[in-house]
Amino acid sequence: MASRAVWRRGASAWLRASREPPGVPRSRGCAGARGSREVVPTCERYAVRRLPFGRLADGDVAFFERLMPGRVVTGQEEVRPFNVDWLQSVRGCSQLVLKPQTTAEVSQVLRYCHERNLAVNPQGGNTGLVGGSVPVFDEIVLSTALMNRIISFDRVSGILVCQAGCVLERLNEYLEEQGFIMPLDLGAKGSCHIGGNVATNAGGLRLLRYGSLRGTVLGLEVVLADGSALDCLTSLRKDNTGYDLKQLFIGSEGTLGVITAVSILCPQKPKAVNVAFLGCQSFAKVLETFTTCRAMLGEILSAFEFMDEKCMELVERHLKLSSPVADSPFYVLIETSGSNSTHDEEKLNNFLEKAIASGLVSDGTMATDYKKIKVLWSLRERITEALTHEGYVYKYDISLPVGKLYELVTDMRARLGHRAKNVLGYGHLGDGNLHLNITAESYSHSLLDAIEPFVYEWTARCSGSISAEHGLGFKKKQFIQYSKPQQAVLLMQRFKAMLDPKGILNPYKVLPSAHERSMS
Ligand code: FAD
Ligand code: 2HG
Ligand code: ZN
Repeated sequence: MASRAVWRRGASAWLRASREPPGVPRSRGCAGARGSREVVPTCERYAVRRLPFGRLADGDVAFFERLMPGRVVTGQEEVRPFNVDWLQSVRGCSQLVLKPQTTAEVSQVLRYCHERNLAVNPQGGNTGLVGGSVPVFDEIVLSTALMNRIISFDRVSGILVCQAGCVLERLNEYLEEQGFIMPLDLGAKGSCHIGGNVATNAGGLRLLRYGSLRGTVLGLEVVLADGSALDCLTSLRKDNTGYDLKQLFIGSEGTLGVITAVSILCPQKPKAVNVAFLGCQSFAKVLETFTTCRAMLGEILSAFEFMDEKCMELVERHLKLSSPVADSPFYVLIETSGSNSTHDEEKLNNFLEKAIASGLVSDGTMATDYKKIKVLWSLRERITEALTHEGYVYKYDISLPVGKLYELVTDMRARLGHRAKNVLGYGHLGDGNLHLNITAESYSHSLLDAIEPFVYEWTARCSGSISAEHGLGFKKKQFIQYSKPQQAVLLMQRFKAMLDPKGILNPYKVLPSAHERSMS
């Protein structure tokens, strides 16, 4: 049944919708989101010294050509997209991209690079948001683009085994045909690879329901820096034999090994999905809506996302989407997923009636059919894309006690005043994860200095995390101490030295180095 209703403030009963949400095409080709502005090389903008790695020679390229004929990219124009990140905020100067198809090829590449002391940057869909996915200098890009084979799927257990370069959305489509879904979903699904998702421990829009990849990933195959392959690709729900080594590689952002295959537990595709999109007049009401929603929807709640009015304004202006709910300082997207549509709709309706009657929600709309659900989701999922139209984006991905989530946005807005074009907040409220974004016409070092380390100090004071889901990559590695004690960082450095003694895997990322950010 495709029901849809809009509530107006003060209305005691459902009013039928007068405005249909537009039929917006879903943005999945991430590269299409941006123009083609010139990107300042990372080593010019930040004071980074090249570490003493080997330099690529003709003989090296010849070796790789023999190893994987036709899958070695050297042309400047062809290499360019692999050097620049999705945000167009960092740029390396690699001259070589390798596209292996098998784990054996990845092993041979790394064994060779290890011997020759050549640095390597593993890359999936290049949708990372912290500058981790592209080289800083001339690191060789090891792309998983051609490692896109599904190895097996067990319909009884729901366990999928696939190569690391499978695109998340393709995997989800494959699973949907068999009545399952991937346990994670994110706005970059059309481009990001499952290996990249695991390497960043991506969170996304379904974490509230299905948990983190640290729980759903059951096994990994990884090639270490010296080329040796570690086969921990088990498909077991339970395995307590010794240390859980795969956890070391989940979230390691390409610094400890190259993930070549993933075994992952996938949930059943829910039979009934509903989405409500609501307006709230204050953040306090957003919080109370969340509490009420959790209490009343219980096990069928699958997402609780929020965004402020600035997000909505930019999505409407730049992407020509139109919101079915207007004039609210905050918006909330609630998704339910369950197995009985009558039961789920009744529960959601009861919740919405209560939320309206008690004044928590001032306006809202609900969708139960697939197309309208997609349209409502795009208002939330495409904020990141809309922001890129505003100029340079300073991105912060913060975990905080949920009650404090929006205070940081308000404080930052007051601190920056007119120096910033926009200071806005949205995110996975149900996970206590704020996406604080600040935009300006162009990059400015003085604006960056006004934001950092203020934003990290603020977060640390609340015992939050400076990276809830995007990782540290290149941009945040110098700030790890705001979220981890020194002993933990030292232990991480020892793991790194043990697994990659020459430091050839994704250098200049994740762990702090002696150098500091400089002026540009
Ligand atoms: P890349 O960007 O290519 O790489 C990311 C990091 O992983 C790099 O450090 C790279 O070296 C390493 N890496 C990649 N592949 C491998 C491998 N096989 N082995 C070892 N290391 C590897 N993130 C979230 O967590 N939640 C979201 O909701 C979310 N939404 C997004 C929406 C948009 C529009 C965009 C552009 C990004 C979003 N992201 C989100 C960030 C990003 O998409 C994720 O971090 C994603 O998991 C990265 O996957 P990727 O294949 O693009 O990896
Ligand atoms: C999201 O939740 C992503 O949409 C991206 O994690 C967040 O762009 C951002 O700040
Ligand atoms: Zn997110």
